[in-house]
Amino acid sequence: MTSDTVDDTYLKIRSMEIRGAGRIARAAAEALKKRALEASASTAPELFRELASDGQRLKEARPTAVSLPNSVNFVLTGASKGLERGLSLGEFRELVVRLCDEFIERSTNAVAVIGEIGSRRIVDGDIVLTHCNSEAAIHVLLTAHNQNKAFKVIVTETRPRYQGRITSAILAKEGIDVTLIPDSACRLYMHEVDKVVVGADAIASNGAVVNKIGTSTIALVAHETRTRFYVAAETYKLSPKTLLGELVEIEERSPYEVVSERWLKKNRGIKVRNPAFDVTPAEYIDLIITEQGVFPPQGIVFLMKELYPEPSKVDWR
Ligand code: RI2
Repeated sequence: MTSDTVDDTYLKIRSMEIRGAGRIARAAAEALKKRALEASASTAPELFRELASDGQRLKEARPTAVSLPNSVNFVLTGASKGLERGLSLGEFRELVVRLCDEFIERSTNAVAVIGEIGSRRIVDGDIVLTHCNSEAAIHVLLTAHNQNKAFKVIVTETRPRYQGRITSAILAKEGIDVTLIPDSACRLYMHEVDKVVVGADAIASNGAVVNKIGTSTIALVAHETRTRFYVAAETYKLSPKTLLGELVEIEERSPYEVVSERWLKKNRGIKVRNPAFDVTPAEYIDLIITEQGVFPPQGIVFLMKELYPEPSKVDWR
Protein backbone atom coordinates (compact mmCIF):
# COMPACT_ATOMS: atom_id res chain seq x y z
CA MET A 1 0.00 0.00 0.00
CA THR A 2 1.21 3.49 -0.84
CA SER A 3 2.51 5.96 1.71
CA ASP A 4 2.38 8.79 -0.82
CA THR A 5 1.28 12.33 -0.15
CA VAL A 6 -2.11 13.51 -1.36
CA ASP A 7 -0.49 15.17 -4.39
CA ASP A 8 1.50 12.04 -5.33
CA THR A 9 -1.59 9.88 -4.91
CA TYR A 10 -3.69 12.28 -7.00
CA LEU A 11 -1.13 12.15 -9.83
CA LYS A 12 -0.68 8.38 -9.64
CA ILE A 13 -4.43 7.76 -9.75
CA ARG A 14 -4.85 10.21 -12.63
CA SER A 15 -2.05 8.62 -14.67
CA MET A 16 -3.33 5.14 -13.71
CA GLU A 17 -0.04 4.21 -12.06
CA ILE A 18 -2.43 3.30 -9.25
CA ARG A 19 -5.52 1.81 -10.84
CA GLY A 20 -8.44 -0.52 -10.24
CA ALA A 21 -11.51 0.80 -8.45
CA GLY A 22 -10.72 -0.85 -5.12
CA ARG A 23 -7.04 0.08 -5.17
CA ILE A 24 -7.64 3.77 -5.87
CA ALA A 25 -10.14 3.89 -3.00
CA ARG A 26 -7.61 2.39 -0.59
CA ALA A 27 -4.83 4.66 -1.90
CA ALA A 28 -7.03 7.71 -1.20
CA ALA A 29 -7.64 6.52 2.38
CA GLU A 30 -3.92 5.90 2.79
CA ALA A 31 -3.09 9.41 1.54
CA LEU A 32 -5.62 10.99 3.93
CA LYS A 33 -4.10 9.01 6.79
CA LYS A 34 -0.61 10.27 5.94
CA ARG A 35 -1.94 13.82 5.77
CA ALA A 36 -3.64 13.46 9.16
CA LEU A 37 -0.42 12.20 10.71
CA GLU A 38 1.84 14.82 9.16
CA ALA A 39 -0.27 17.96 8.86
CA SER A 40 0.90 20.96 10.88
CA ALA A 41 -2.66 22.14 11.68
CA SER A 42 -2.92 23.48 15.22
CA THR A 43 -6.61 22.70 15.84
CA ALA A 44 -9.00 19.88 14.94
CA PRO A 45 -11.24 22.13 12.77
CA GLU A 46 -8.16 23.35 10.89
CA LEU A 47 -7.06 19.76 10.23
CA PHE A 48 -10.59 18.89 9.11
CA ARG A 49 -10.56 21.75 6.59
CA GLU A 50 -7.24 20.52 5.19
CA LEU A 51 -8.54 16.97 4.93
CA ALA A 52 -11.76 18.13 3.26
CA SER A 53 -9.80 20.02 0.63
CA ASP A 54 -7.44 17.05 0.10
CA GLY A 55 -10.44 14.75 -0.15
CA GLN A 56 -11.95 16.98 -2.80
CA ARG A 57 -8.71 16.91 -4.81
CA LEU A 58 -8.50 13.10 -4.55
CA LYS A 59 -12.11 12.72 -5.70
CA GLU A 60 -11.25 14.69 -8.83
CA ALA A 61 -8.40 12.37 -9.85
CA ARG A 62 -10.74 10.12 -11.85
CA PRO A 63 -14.47 10.67 -12.35
CA THR A 64 -16.07 7.25 -12.88
CA ALA A 65 -15.10 4.81 -10.11
CA VAL A 66 -17.43 5.73 -7.26
CA SER A 67 -15.20 3.79 -4.87
CA LEU A 68 -13.00 6.90 -4.79
CA PRO A 69 -15.57 9.42 -3.48
CA ASN A 70 -17.12 6.70 -1.32
CA SER A 71 -13.76 6.11 0.38
CA VAL A 72 -13.12 9.84 0.93
CA ASN A 73 -16.70 10.34 2.16
CA PHE A 74 -16.40 7.44 4.59
CA VAL A 75 -13.40 9.14 6.23
CA LEU A 76 -14.74 12.71 6.11
CA THR A 77 -18.23 11.81 7.39
CA GLY A 78 -16.75 9.99 10.38
CA ALA A 79 -14.30 12.83 10.92
CA SER A 80 -17.02 15.50 10.89
CA LYS A 81 -18.94 13.55 13.56
CA GLY A 82 -15.76 13.59 15.67
CA LEU A 83 -15.48 17.32 15.16
CA GLU A 84 -19.06 17.79 16.36
CA ARG A 85 -18.13 15.90 19.54
CA GLY A 86 -15.45 18.54 20.17
CA LEU A 87 -12.41 16.24 20.03
CA SER A 88 -8.96 17.65 20.78
CA LEU A 89 -6.45 17.81 17.91
CA GLY A 90 -4.73 14.62 19.10
CA GLU A 91 -8.00 12.72 19.48
CA PHE A 92 -9.22 13.97 16.11
CA ARG A 93 -6.00 12.88 14.40
CA GLU A 94 -6.35 9.42 15.98
CA LEU A 95 -9.95 9.19 14.82
CA VAL A 96 -9.03 10.02 11.22
CA VAL A 97 -6.23 7.45 11.23
CA ARG A 98 -8.67 4.85 12.61
CA LEU A 99 -11.26 5.67 9.93
CA CYS A 100 -8.68 5.37 7.14
CA ASP A 101 -7.44 2.05 8.51
CA GLU A 102 -11.02 0.86 8.89
CA PHE A 103 -11.84 1.62 5.25
CA ILE A 104 -8.69 -0.15 4.05
CA GLU A 105 -9.38 -3.19 6.23
CA ARG A 106 -13.04 -3.38 5.21
CA SER A 107 -12.07 -3.09 1.55
CA THR A 108 -9.45 -5.84 1.79
CA ASN A 109 -11.84 -8.12 3.68
CA ALA A 110 -14.65 -7.42 1.19
CA VAL A 111 -12.50 -8.61 -1.71
CA ALA A 112 -11.67 -11.82 0.18
CA VAL A 113 -15.35 -12.47 1.04
CA ILE A 114 -16.38 -11.83 -2.58
CA GLY A 115 -13.74 -14.36 -3.64
CA GLU A 116 -15.31 -16.91 -1.29
CA ILE A 117 -18.93 -16.22 -2.28
CA GLY A 118 -18.16 -15.96 -6.00
CA SER A 119 -16.09 -19.14 -6.05
CA ARG A 120 -19.28 -21.13 -5.30
CA ARG A 121 -20.41 -20.31 -8.84
CA ILE A 122 -17.39 -21.93 -10.45
CA VAL A 123 -17.48 -25.69 -11.04
CA ASP A 124 -15.12 -28.28 -12.50
CA GLY A 125 -14.86 -28.06 -16.26
CA ASP A 126 -15.96 -24.41 -16.51
CA ILE A 127 -14.53 -22.02 -19.04
CA VAL A 128 -14.70 -18.54 -17.49
CA LEU A 129 -14.14 -15.31 -19.39
CA THR A 130 -12.97 -12.14 -17.67
CA HIS A 131 -12.22 -8.64 -18.94
CA CYS A 132 -9.70 -6.03 -17.79
CA ASN A 133 -8.03 -6.40 -14.40
CA SER A 134 -10.42 -6.60 -11.49
CA GLU A 135 -9.15 -7.61 -8.08
CA ALA A 136 -12.66 -8.75 -7.11
CA ALA A 137 -13.11 -10.91 -10.22
CA ILE A 138 -9.59 -12.32 -9.88
CA HIS A 139 -10.30 -13.26 -6.26
CA VAL A 140 -13.32 -15.28 -7.38
CA LEU A 141 -11.07 -17.21 -9.77
CA LEU A 142 -8.13 -17.61 -7.37
CA THR A 143 -10.40 -18.82 -4.56
CA ALA A 144 -12.01 -21.40 -6.86
CA HIS A 145 -8.53 -22.49 -7.95
CA ASN A 146 -7.43 -22.84 -4.32
CA GLN A 147 -10.44 -25.10 -3.79
CA ASN A 148 -8.87 -27.37 -6.44
CA LYS A 149 -11.58 -26.73 -8.99
CA ALA A 150 -10.37 -27.44 -12.52
CA PHE A 151 -11.43 -24.67 -14.89
CA LYS A 152 -9.97 -22.57 -17.68
CA VAL A 153 -10.00 -18.82 -18.08
CA ILE A 154 -10.16 -16.69 -21.21
CA VAL A 155 -8.96 -13.11 -20.70
CA THR A 156 -9.61 -10.29 -23.15
CA GLU A 157 -6.65 -7.99 -23.84
CA THR A 158 -8.59 -4.88 -22.82
CA ARG A 159 -7.29 -2.28 -25.19
CA PRO A 160 -6.08 0.37 -25.20
CA ARG A 161 -4.17 -0.18 -21.93
CA TYR A 162 -4.00 -3.98 -22.03
CA GLN A 163 -4.97 -4.64 -18.42
CA GLY A 164 -5.92 -8.16 -19.60
CA ARG A 165 -2.21 -8.91 -19.76
CA ILE A 166 -1.89 -8.18 -16.03
CA THR A 167 -4.83 -10.48 -15.26
CA SER A 168 -3.58 -13.33 -17.43
CA ALA A 169 -0.09 -13.09 -15.87
CA ILE A 170 -1.54 -13.23 -12.32
CA LEU A 171 -3.72 -16.25 -13.12
CA ALA A 172 -1.02 -18.11 -15.05
CA LYS A 173 1.45 -17.58 -12.18
CA GLU A 174 -0.99 -19.38 -9.89
CA GLY A 175 -1.17 -22.30 -12.30
CA ILE A 176 -4.56 -21.53 -13.87
CA ASP A 177 -5.00 -22.48 -17.56
CA VAL A 178 -5.27 -19.05 -19.25
CA THR A 179 -5.82 -17.91 -22.82
CA LEU A 180 -5.44 -14.25 -23.79
CA ILE A 181 -7.57 -13.12 -26.73
CA PRO A 182 -8.11 -9.82 -28.56
CA ASP A 183 -11.23 -7.98 -27.35
CA SER A 184 -12.73 -8.30 -30.81
CA ALA A 185 -12.57 -12.12 -30.60
CA CYS A 186 -15.04 -12.38 -27.73
CA ARG A 187 -17.99 -13.40 -29.93
CA LEU A 188 -15.93 -16.08 -31.65
CA TYR A 189 -15.12 -17.68 -28.30
CA MET A 190 -18.31 -17.03 -26.36
CA HIS A 191 -19.97 -20.30 -27.44
CA GLU A 192 -17.24 -22.11 -25.44
CA VAL A 193 -17.64 -19.94 -22.36
CA ASP A 194 -19.77 -21.08 -19.38
CA LYS A 195 -19.54 -17.95 -17.24
CA VAL A 196 -18.32 -14.38 -17.50
CA VAL A 197 -16.97 -12.73 -14.32
CA VAL A 198 -16.04 -9.05 -14.37
CA GLY A 199 -15.57 -6.28 -11.81
CA ALA A 200 -17.23 -2.87 -11.56
CA ASP A 201 -16.26 0.76 -11.17
CA ALA A 202 -19.77 1.90 -10.31
CA ILE A 203 -23.18 0.29 -9.94
CA ALA A 204 -26.33 2.34 -10.49
CA SER A 205 -29.58 2.02 -8.55
CA ASN A 206 -31.27 0.44 -11.60
CA GLY A 207 -28.68 -2.38 -11.53
CA ALA A 208 -26.66 -1.11 -14.50
CA VAL A 209 -22.94 -1.70 -14.11
CA VAL A 210 -20.26 0.72 -15.22
CA ASN A 211 -17.05 -1.13 -15.97
CA LYS A 212 -14.08 -1.08 -18.35
CA ILE A 213 -14.89 -0.20 -21.94
CA GLY A 214 -15.87 -3.35 -23.81
CA THR A 215 -17.74 -4.92 -20.88
CA SER A 216 -21.18 -4.16 -22.34
CA THR A 217 -20.24 -5.76 -25.67
CA ILE A 218 -19.14 -8.91 -23.84
CA ALA A 219 -22.44 -8.86 -21.90
CA LEU A 220 -24.41 -8.53 -25.13
CA VAL A 221 -22.58 -11.48 -26.67
CA ALA A 222 -23.02 -13.52 -23.47
CA HIS A 223 -26.74 -12.73 -23.60
CA GLU A 224 -26.91 -14.08 -27.15
CA THR A 225 -25.42 -17.43 -26.11
CA ARG A 226 -27.26 -17.51 -22.74
CA THR A 227 -23.91 -17.48 -20.93
CA ARG A 228 -24.09 -16.49 -17.26
CA PHE A 229 -22.78 -12.97 -16.61
CA TYR A 230 -21.59 -12.17 -13.08
CA VAL A 231 -20.29 -8.91 -11.63
CA ALA A 232 -18.00 -9.09 -8.57
CA ALA A 233 -18.03 -5.80 -6.68
CA GLU A 234 -17.60 -4.46 -3.15
CA THR A 235 -20.56 -2.48 -1.81
CA TYR A 236 -18.56 0.77 -1.97
CA LYS A 237 -18.92 0.50 -5.76
CA LEU A 238 -22.63 1.33 -5.35
CA SER A 239 -23.28 4.88 -6.51
CA PRO A 240 -25.58 6.72 -4.05
CA LYS A 241 -26.21 9.65 -6.40
CA THR A 242 -27.94 7.30 -8.86
CA LEU A 243 -30.68 6.88 -6.23
CA LEU A 244 -31.51 10.51 -7.05
CA GLY A 245 -31.49 9.98 -10.81
CA GLU A 246 -27.96 11.28 -11.37
CA LEU A 247 -25.85 9.58 -14.04
CA VAL A 248 -22.35 8.12 -13.62
CA GLU A 249 -19.84 10.17 -15.58
CA ILE A 250 -17.87 8.18 -18.14
CA GLU A 251 -14.21 9.13 -18.13
CA GLU A 252 -12.70 9.98 -21.50
CA ARG A 253 -8.95 9.58 -21.55
CA SER A 254 -6.21 10.83 -23.85
CA PRO A 255 -6.36 9.83 -27.55
CA TYR A 256 -2.67 9.02 -27.22
CA GLU A 257 -3.59 5.87 -25.33
CA VAL A 258 -5.17 4.73 -28.63
CA VAL A 259 -2.71 6.08 -31.24
CA SER A 260 0.66 7.80 -30.93
CA GLU A 261 0.96 11.57 -31.07
CA ARG A 262 3.23 11.12 -34.10
CA TRP A 263 0.64 9.05 -35.95
CA LEU A 264 -2.07 11.56 -35.26
CA LYS A 265 0.10 14.42 -36.47
CA LYS A 266 0.75 12.53 -39.72
CA ASN A 267 -2.96 11.73 -40.11
CA ARG A 268 -4.57 15.05 -39.35
CA GLY A 269 -8.32 15.45 -39.31
CA ILE A 270 -9.05 12.14 -37.58
CA LYS A 271 -10.99 12.32 -34.35
CA VAL A 272 -9.88 9.71 -31.84
CA ARG A 273 -12.15 8.89 -28.91
CA ASN A 274 -11.05 6.98 -25.82
CA PRO A 275 -13.87 6.34 -23.36
CA ALA A 276 -12.52 4.32 -20.43
CA PHE A 277 -15.83 2.74 -19.37
CA ASP A 278 -19.22 1.69 -20.65
CA VAL A 279 -22.59 0.83 -19.13
CA THR A 280 -24.03 -2.69 -19.06
CA PRO A 281 -27.79 -2.61 -18.46
CA ALA A 282 -29.25 -4.77 -15.69
CA GLU A 283 -31.02 -7.14 -18.11
CA TYR A 284 -27.63 -8.40 -19.34
CA ILE A 285 -26.42 -9.24 -15.83
CA ASP A 286 -27.40 -12.39 -13.93
CA LEU A 287 -25.91 -11.61 -10.55
CA ILE A 288 -23.97 -9.00 -8.62
CA ILE A 289 -21.65 -10.67 -6.10
CA THR A 290 -20.87 -8.43 -3.10
CA GLU A 291 -19.38 -9.03 0.34
CA GLN A 292 -22.95 -8.79 1.67
CA GLY A 293 -24.16 -11.63 -0.53
CA VAL A 294 -25.44 -12.01 -4.07
CA PHE A 295 -28.09 -9.80 -5.64
CA PRO A 296 -29.95 -9.88 -8.92
CA PRO A 297 -29.15 -6.47 -10.46
CA GLN A 298 -32.80 -5.42 -10.17
CA GLY A 299 -32.58 -5.99 -6.39
CA ILE A 300 -29.43 -3.94 -5.77
CA VAL A 301 -31.53 -0.84 -5.12
CA PHE A 302 -32.73 -2.31 -1.80
CA LEU A 303 -29.15 -2.74 -0.58
CA MET A 304 -28.35 0.79 -1.75
CA LYS A 305 -31.30 2.24 0.18
CA GLU A 306 -30.13 0.41 3.28
CA LEU A 307 -26.56 1.71 2.92
CA TYR A 308 -27.60 5.24 1.91
CA PRO A 309 -30.93 6.03 3.62
CA GLU A 310 -30.39 9.74 2.91
CA PRO A 311 -28.62 9.90 -0.47
CA SER A 312 -29.28 13.64 -0.81
CA LYS A 313 -26.94 14.19 2.16
CA VAL A 314 -24.02 12.39 0.51
CA ASP A 315 -21.42 14.79 -0.84
CA TRP A 316 -20.42 12.92 -3.99
CA ARG A 317 -18.55 15.70 -5.76
P1 RI2 B 1 -11.35 -3.85 -8.90
C1 RI2 B 1 -10.84 -1.04 -13.29
O1 RI2 B 1 -10.74 0.26 -13.81
C2 RI2 B 1 -11.51 -1.98 -14.26
O2 RI2 B 1 -12.57 -1.38 -14.97
C3 RI2 B 1 -11.99 -3.04 -13.29
O3 RI2 B 1 -12.96 -3.90 -13.86
C4 RI2 B 1 -12.55 -2.16 -12.20
O4 RI2 B 1 -11.63 -1.07 -12.09
C5 RI2 B 1 -12.75 -2.81 -10.87
O5 RI2 B 1 -11.50 -3.23 -10.37
P2 RI2 B 1 -9.33 0.92 -14.26
O6 RI2 B 1 -8.77 1.56 -13.02
O7 RI2 B 1 -11.77 -2.81 -7.93
O8 RI2 B 1 -8.45 -0.12 -14.88
O9 RI2 B 1 -12.23 -5.08 -8.86
O10 RI2 B 1 -9.74 1.99 -15.27
O11 RI2 B 1 -9.88 -4.16 -8.82
